[in-house]
Amino acid sequence: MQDNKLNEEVRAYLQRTQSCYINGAAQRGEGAAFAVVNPANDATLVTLNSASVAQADQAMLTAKNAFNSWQNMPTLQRGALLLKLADKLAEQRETLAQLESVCSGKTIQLARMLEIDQSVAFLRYFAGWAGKINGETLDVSLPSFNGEKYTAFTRRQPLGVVVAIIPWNFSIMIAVWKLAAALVCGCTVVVKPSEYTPLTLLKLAELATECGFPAGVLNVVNGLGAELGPALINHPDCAKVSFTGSVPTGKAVGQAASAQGKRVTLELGGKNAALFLDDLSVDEMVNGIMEAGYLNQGQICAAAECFWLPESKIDAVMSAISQRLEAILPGDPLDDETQFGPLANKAQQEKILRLIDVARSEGDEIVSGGKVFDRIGCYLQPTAIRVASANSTLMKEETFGPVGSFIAYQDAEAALEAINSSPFGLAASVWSHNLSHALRFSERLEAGMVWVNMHTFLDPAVPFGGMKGSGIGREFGSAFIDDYTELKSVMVRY
Ligand code: TXE
Repeated sequence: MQDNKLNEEVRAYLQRTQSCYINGAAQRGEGAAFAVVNPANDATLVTLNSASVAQADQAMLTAKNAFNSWQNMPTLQRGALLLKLADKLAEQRETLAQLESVCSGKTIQLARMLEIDQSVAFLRYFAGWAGKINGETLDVSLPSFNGEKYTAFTRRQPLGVVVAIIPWNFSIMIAVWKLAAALVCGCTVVVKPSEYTPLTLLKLAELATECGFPAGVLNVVNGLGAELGPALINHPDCAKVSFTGSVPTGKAVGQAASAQGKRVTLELGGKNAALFLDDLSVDEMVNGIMEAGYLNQGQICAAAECFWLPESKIDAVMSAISQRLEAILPGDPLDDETQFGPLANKAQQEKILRLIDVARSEGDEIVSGGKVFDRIGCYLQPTAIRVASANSTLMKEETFGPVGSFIAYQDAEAALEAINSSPFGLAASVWSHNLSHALRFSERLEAGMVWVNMHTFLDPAVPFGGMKGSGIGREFGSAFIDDYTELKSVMVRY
């Protein structure tokens, strides 16, 4: 029934049999079959074949072959191609957003605004770095015995072939973060999207060819991560791995890459906290919690899952948040007015339900939600849980869903210490009208990204990445230059 809401191009795209894009052409996978399921109605959208290991090798070889001419292309020309791709994505906004929405359950509004519009913004931002990735001239102090002089300079050279491994929660946007940065530096790319959301990246690669990207510069292989991931990472031509996803998979990826001396960036999850100082009103706290925890059904790696509230206000906040959550109605993600869609897949739904059961068994109070919605698809009620203590599992384990854990504090300093005792540190926020207080807390919160009076917003100019167990490296801003280039020093006697 959803078919009527899809445009013709998307319907045609769902008839496809190719799952890979290698050397400028779509290919059928030669590995095992896998189904792409619409989480809004459990219907199979398309069955594809995974890329075989031989196809993964072919993609790597192709990227390697394309590297030389791509790195030698005048830099501004590379930037111009990224700008063209940005325009193309903007032109194809509706098609890409629909395709993403049916695969991931993301509401069409979010798919348009975050997946596509943000991808366009990131592409334009990185295109703007073309011609600005510089080295330095250095002052050399070597002694001169016969009048000889010395100078030295550094240059930034692209690493080579980058393997980008992408999760299902923002399959276009996260891929664009990585590929735009890598491409502008002169690297070529092999992208491995999540098996849950394989289609939009294929479409993007096709659009890149239409824009004039040379064959082999951007390749996509789809299929099961456990097989394709190691094949790509262990490939001798893989110079760097950029991974976003879960902590256990990220650890395995990090170990495999480092064991071979390959560069690796890991953007993993964690258990992000939001700390509300007691000068805020109940309404302000509730608005902040809704922004921080429930967008995209909570499936955002930077979203907050632990909410620290002053003891004097927690009862009122819990009662108001319950009302807000209970008023949320689930809907078909393709409908413009839908604010709350399904979770992205069955495994995700089962995992969160299991964690909610754990919360019940540990004596946490399910204040709101906690069950599936009575409708077909991977829907789950937005949930608020008042935990029994900071030791509850729900204060430690990422649900990656619309499940907030709420806890009262008496002393904000003690709350800060408890937040910092987490082994993770991707993101955190502190909320207060007293900027002096809030900024002091921001200095001490152990997270790679700290927001003050906001949460979840990302900007291409602001580096993003985790501390502690939440990852290695930073994306965005100028930080990406370290990610995708080698710093070479050249020393000269004259
Ligand atoms: O993630 P994985 P999954 C969390 C979330 C979710 C759980 C599992 O809690 O419930 O992870 O999701 C590829 N070598 N997050 O299974 O396994 C895989 O094919 C190399 C949080 O989707 O991390 C996919 O392309 N790659 C998170 C990518 O890794 C491998 C976002 C991510 O998959 C591989 C997503 C291997 N051995 C899920 N195995 C966040 N915080 O951003 C799998 N992959």
